[in-house]
Amino acid sequence: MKLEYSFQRETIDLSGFWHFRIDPENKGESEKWYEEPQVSEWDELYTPASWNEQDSRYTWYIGTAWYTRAFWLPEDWRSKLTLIFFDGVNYKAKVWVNGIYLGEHEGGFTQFAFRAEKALRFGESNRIVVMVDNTLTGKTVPPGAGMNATYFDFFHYGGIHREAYLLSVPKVHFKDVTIRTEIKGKDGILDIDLEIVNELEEECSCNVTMQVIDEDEAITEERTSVTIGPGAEKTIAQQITVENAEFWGPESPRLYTLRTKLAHDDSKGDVKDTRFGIRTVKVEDGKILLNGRPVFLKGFGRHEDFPVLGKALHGAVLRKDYGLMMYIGANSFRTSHYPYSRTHLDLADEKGFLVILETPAVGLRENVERLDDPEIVEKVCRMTREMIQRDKNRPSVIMYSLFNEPGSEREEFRNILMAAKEEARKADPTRPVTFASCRHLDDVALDLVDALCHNFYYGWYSNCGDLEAAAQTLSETLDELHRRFPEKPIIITEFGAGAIAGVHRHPPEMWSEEYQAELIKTYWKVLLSKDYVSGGHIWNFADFRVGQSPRRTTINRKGIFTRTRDPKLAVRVVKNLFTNTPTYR
Ligand code: ADA
Repeated sequence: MKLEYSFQRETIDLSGFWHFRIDPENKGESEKWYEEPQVSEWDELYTPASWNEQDSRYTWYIGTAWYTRAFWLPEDWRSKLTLIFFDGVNYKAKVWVNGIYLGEHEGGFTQFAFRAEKALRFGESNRIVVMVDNTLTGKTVPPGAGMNATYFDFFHYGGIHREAYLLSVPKVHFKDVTIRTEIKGKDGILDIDLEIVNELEEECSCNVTMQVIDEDEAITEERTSVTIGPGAEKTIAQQITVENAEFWGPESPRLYTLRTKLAHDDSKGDVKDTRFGIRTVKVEDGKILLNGRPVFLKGFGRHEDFPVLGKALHGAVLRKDYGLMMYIGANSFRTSHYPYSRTHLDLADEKGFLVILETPAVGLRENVERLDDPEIVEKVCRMTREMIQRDKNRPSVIMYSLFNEPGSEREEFRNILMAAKEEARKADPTRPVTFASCRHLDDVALDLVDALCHNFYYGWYSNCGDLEAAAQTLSETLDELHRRFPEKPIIITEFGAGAIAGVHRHPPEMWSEEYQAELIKTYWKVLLSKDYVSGGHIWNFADFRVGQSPRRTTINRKGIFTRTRDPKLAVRVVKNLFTNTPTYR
């Protein structure tokens, strides 16, 4: 399978150096910095990347900051529609082009776009200005009170973290494509929804072609036609059978492409490629079934975090990370604690990783007054919807995690969980939902999810230094959870120990590489001894930056790789454990 896939619509990538200026007094908007910024007085920073590690003056900066750059727009874009996309800006963004306000977005890890024709100058230079605000409050998602007072355990970077680009689409175009797959004997059944928009001033009769492309060749073709009124939208539902299909799975991550084409009298029409894999995921009788077979998830909780880049994992780092995960025999990870970038998940589709896709709803616990505060509920639901909208066609995504370690011992948590779950089901009824619990036997919401995910730190935050006691507590807790919910598979979504690379102790002691390796070995033995456990994710793949606190030594050391991806002693141990644990069991 070839790695690349085509992107037929014209784009202009805005990656590169942007002018940058912090605005600690919050005066940029009233002084209209978006109109004609005096960029010679501004700094320059690279995007996509965080502002924090590009210059030490910005390391601890929290608040408002401004970015701007110029870009040239071709004359022939005038006859089409232009959208400006942002794949991730942390945390709030307001966007102007040529001094004209386009809109705003809240949430650092989901994609957003604005229509821009009203502000653009075609065949000329244009200026984009983005105001970014990463202020944390009790009602941001995730919440917090400052750089060293986050209610979550990772560094609160700011900036334009992911790609920004302009996209040109015809006036009649595919707004969205959804592909759901089923398996019938040797065949793949595709249920396809095509949303088409007509922005012409007259009715449009279009011919629509759908091709399934395999290795550059069309293996099926369906045609239909549709008439859409001016300014209206229509959805076409179509079923396509792929005979003798190869199914997607970790051992053979087979990908196909759906090429949709739209033709009508007035323009060249639209073409859109959507990649997919044919596979099913279900939770049944206490197992996670992939294509009908029970799977066991071996892998990690991870972070998008790297020196200098901050929250932007560039392609070379991603290539390195996937190489290491594959070397070690992992088949799965959770996007802890926010949806990862498009490129990040493209590689999961290509390399056959089973992904638990998590929303940014982390830290909603003791410091938050009411978990079901309508403002928080609205944000969590919107981010859930935005996340699923972007990633719903990915074969790698097998489950949605709606929260990490929420205050799920509080009755009111049920309200926000039910709202988020309803949102997820509406956006995608096919995938199981879960959340990562740290309340275990005190959790009041486990009945509401399809699979139980639990983060355990026996042997670290409790049973300190005592792996025998840790194993026993773990085993008893798991058995009790299973007794209460025998029909739900259990995944251990976090377990681990901090290890400072280079610290060695015999007998093993907390913070030493030996202790980390021993703890992982101890947990793995317990997990494998329980039939009802469907996976284990080590916390964490690599060390990652956090705020300053007496509990952390500048970074969180629970990685089995260092922050720059050098192996600790546990790597050999984990490689052995993972490669000897089959994916199907
Ligand atoms: C929590 C949390 C993680 C992580 C871990 C730790 O369980 O889910 O974000 O940082 O604690 O290392 O303490």
